Amino acid sequence: MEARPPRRFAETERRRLFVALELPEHVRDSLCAWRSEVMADDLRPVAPEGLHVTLCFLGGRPADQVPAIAAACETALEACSISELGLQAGLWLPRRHPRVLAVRLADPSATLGRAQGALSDALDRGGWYTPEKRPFLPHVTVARIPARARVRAMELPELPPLVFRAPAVTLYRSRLQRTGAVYEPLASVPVGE
Ligand code: 2AM
Repeated sequence: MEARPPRRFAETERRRLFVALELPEHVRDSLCAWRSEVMADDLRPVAPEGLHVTLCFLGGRPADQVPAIAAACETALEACSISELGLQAGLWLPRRHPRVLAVRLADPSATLGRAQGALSDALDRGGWYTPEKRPFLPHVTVARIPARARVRAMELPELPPLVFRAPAVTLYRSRLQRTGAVYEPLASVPVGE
């Protein structure tokens, strides 16, 4: 019998990528304090350093595309400064059978929405991203609900009236581990000036 040739891996390695707005530490602290007031079993809190606003989720991309994606993010955000943001309201997503507990951000100047639109267009033009059909909902996921658990969408406490500037938009690699996802920053663009 002939020996089989060694198996070749035709595809290059892939990276699970997303672009997100970073939050100042005091805002992350406030979100954690608010979350601890929500009395629901089965909530899996997101680690404080993992709290962010997802702008574009690219999913698995070949690793060799990372430099071009980072450069496209920088170019898209060159003319974007993101003004003051606020914490608007807590929300269960989706509302009927929630999978996450999130906090919606207020974007009174619409500068966050414009930055997300510019990024989405640039990443779509590069062929790395398919824009979402639904409108952008700026939110921070603060806790997740495990697949088999059911959580009642109880009324949520008020949020503190925080107004803040976000420092940067970052391209992250997400590594899925048994203990939860770990987010590794790959490249950042300042947007707070
Ligand atoms: P969200 O929880 O803020 O809605 C890293 O996994 C980030 O990418 C998460 O914070 C999540 O956003 C977003 N994300 C993960 N999987 C996604 C998917 N299939 N579609 C869109 N966004 C996703």
